[in-house]
Amino acid sequence: MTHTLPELSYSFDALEPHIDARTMEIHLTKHHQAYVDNLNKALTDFPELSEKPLGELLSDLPKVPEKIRMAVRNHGGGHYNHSLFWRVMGHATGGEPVGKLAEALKKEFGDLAKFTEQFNAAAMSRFGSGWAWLCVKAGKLEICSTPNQDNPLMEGKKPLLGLDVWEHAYYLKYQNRRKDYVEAWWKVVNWVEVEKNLES
Ligand code: MN3
Repeated sequence: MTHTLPELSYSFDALEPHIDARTMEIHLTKHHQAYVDNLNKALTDFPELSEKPLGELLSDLPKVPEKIRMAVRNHGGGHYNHSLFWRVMGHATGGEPVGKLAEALKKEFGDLAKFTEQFNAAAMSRFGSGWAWLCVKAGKLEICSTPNQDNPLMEGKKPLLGLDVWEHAYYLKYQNRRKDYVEAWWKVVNWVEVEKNLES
């Protein structure tokens, strides 16, 4: 079994005007594809690891042979993170969290505005390239951020929602304006999928 690029459930232009079609296309077919290719290359000599769910490998990196540990961390992380990223977005979703997720967010952060404010702060203060996350650890929601293609699984947390703040995710439309990208992104968050991540 080798890892493959996931199929989007929407078209490249579905997130316009918040995320432009060209950025989506390059992001998926070039950047994400490169993570998949490099992950498969790293796993070539380790078929038993290719069989395992990627999340399992990332949750226990010390168990991955040292020779390919960094490749699995970077490219496996890249594959996992982007696969989640595509899933938690969608055309004209936006809106507000629903169901148990809405309750949990309210309990932890007070209201949606306070939650997005803290999440945006995590996204803005991530120096260089990385991700902002909503995760759950021991039943409790928290916001965190990771550098490069690291993932909350590596810290024993389960990611529910992730925002890619690498420049390649927004440079074509927003250039250096990460803040505008972060604020626009909320309009395409698919809360139904985020709640599914909480339930699973
Ligand atoms: Mn990316």
